Amino acid sequence: MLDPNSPQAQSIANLFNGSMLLGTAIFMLVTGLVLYVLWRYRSRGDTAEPRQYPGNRRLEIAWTIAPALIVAGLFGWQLDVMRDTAPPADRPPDIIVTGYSWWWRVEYPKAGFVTANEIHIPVGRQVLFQLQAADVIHNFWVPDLGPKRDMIPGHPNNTVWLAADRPGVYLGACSEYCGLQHAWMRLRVVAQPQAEYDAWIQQQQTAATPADAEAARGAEVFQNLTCVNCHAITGISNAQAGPDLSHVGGRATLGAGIIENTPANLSRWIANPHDIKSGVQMPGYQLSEADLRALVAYLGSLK
Ligand code: HEC
Ligand SMILES: [Cu+2]
Repeated sequence: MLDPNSPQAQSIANLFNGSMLLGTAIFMLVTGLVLYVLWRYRSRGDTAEPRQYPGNRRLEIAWTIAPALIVAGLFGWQLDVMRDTAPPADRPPDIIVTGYSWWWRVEYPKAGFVTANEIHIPVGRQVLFQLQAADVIHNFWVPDLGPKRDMIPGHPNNTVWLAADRPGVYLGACSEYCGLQHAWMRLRVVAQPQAEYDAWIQQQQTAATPADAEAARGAEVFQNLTCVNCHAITGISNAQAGPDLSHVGGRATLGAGIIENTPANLSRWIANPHDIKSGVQMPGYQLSEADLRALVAYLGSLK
């Protein structure tokens, strides 16, 4: 069920599996004893009251101490796991993630850029995240890589670290109910070998430019519409109410994981995002076919 891919995820999985096994063993023992007693002392047709046992001090002491020892053991184990997963306190964060309804703002403070919904990390390194929320409580969870942590408005100091032992794409999700589209507040963590990761960082730091004439016209369409009131694109606008689109063409999905990032889906999204993600905090746009095509070409070219 769990597929841990970092030392701390492994530590959490061990605790989970261990307590599960222990719980199952105790359940079987108790159920087995109940069934045995039912059978052993079943009525044999005589109506006389069975013999009554008023108490047994030795048994009672045993079944008080045994569970206390088990609970104390689990407590110690839990403390160990908490130590394994504790974030380093003396380090500035590598990545700041802010939960919005219903998407993730992702900032790389050292490299100096912002992206959304897709986080890249280098393989085998402990990456420190600072977690916060813009509107309501969200919860950041990438099960294969680390523990879950609340993102609380007004408390920008929650931290967590993730690490991935192997390259790959790890899925995460908001794990604190936050409204209508909570289930579609997904997150992708792309773990890459260092060289690939460095290339990605460099790409994000460089402003993407329209690929051709059609895309260049799309940039004008974008600037003339209200998109610029909500979306940032390096060199064009700075708004923060929606996901940063500076490199949206390089992301795998749109709408925090709800659809694949293809030109057809991008057109559908701009025309009527509510059709795809009901209640989403972006209006639909009735554009001419030519304008829509240019806009989609532009956004798609922002790699
Ligand atoms: C009122 C603010 C607002 C306006 C105006 C707006 N958007 Fe959005 N947009 C959002 C929000 C919020 C989201 C995130 C929705 C979600 O995933 O829940 C979004 C998501 C998107 C996405 C998906 C990004 C991703 O990485 O998932 C694209 C593309 C997009 N908008 C393009 C546009 C374009 C093009 C325009 C103008 C024609 C526009 N938006 C106008 C708020 C806005
Ligand atoms: Cu949420």
